[in-house]
Amino acid sequence: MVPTTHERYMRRCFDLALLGAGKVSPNPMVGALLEYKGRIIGEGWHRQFGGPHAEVNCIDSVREDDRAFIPHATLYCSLEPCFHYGKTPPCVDLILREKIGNVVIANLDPNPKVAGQSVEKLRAAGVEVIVDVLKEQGAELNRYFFKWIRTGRPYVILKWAQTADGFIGRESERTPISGPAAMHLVHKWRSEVDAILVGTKTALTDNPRLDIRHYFGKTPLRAVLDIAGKIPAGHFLLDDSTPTLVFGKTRAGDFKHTQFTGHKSTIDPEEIAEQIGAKGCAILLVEGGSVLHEQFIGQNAWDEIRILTNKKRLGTGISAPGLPPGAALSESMAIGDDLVEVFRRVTVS
Ligand code: AOF
Ligand code: ZN
Repeated sequence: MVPTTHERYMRRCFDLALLGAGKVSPNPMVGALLEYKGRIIGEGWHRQFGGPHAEVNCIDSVREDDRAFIPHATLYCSLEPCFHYGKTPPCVDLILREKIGNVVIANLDPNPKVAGQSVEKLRAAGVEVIVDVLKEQGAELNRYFFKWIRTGRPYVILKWAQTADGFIGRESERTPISGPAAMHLVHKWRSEVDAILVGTKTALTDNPRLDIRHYFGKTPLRAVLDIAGKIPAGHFLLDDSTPTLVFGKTRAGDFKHTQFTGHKSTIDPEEIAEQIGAKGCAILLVEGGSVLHEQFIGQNAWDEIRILTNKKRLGTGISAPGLPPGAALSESMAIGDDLVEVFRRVTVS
């Protein structure tokens, strides 16, 4: 179907919003543009968590010669402008101050501090507002934020690397599986999430750092299960080098960035997700091992699964988890000797 004019400009807003990927979470990715007589006179996006919102950057981008057109232009926003004082002042007031007469929005902001109030305020002031333009695509773009703000739980991505014959490693031994290019991709994924979780056995056998040394950007919160306090003090996850959340008893020592939840008995995926969500994390990457993955799968506490399958074979070892029903392939690409597959949860409504 041929997109309408509103849809074409909204797609551009989505492209702009995506420029903030990996930099704004747990905030949503938002893009905005000002169109006057078929010409885009301003564009902006939310570039950095805590920084100016898309609408502010969009209005700031308008050239001096075009400023007089702002009140006659149409403002396209991928998300309803904010209503509240957060880290920045309300965008809705900026729109009213600039006397913009027409606003087109993809999604209402599910944040209870906004939730339709800005649309109401704009309409009450006489602004023409159209909502729900490409709303499915907008909700897809911000699926992380939407899940977190609605449920308090992060969007959960399970990731594992396996051999062609379906093993994730040898018993009790760190087993490199993915090739170097795929490792870069994994570190890019890490830079795009807010938290990474591993189970005790993975922490013990792999001694992971859970950092992004093969990429750049922000280091996510590290989270690890250690109910029985088995992880040796010298392991990277207990080096206090970066914010770390340990699901387990408090350890003696001078920790500044490491927090212990105090758990003395088992903890299930829902509770883990809740605690990580409460730390302001909207996207959680679960890197294994297979017991932890199977728990998340068993409780249906996952949203996406990313599998890297290398050409090598092990013959024996720890079996990869099975793909749960409802996992639909959404992306697939070959990187060196690895096949990367992304599965999404299909929600049957
Ligand atoms: C907008 N435009 O570009 C974004 C919005 O703490 P703050 O001030 O950054 O506010 C964060 C909240 O504002 C966030 O939870 C979401 O409801 C909304 N995000 N709103 O008008 C934007 N990023
Ligand atoms: Zn705003």
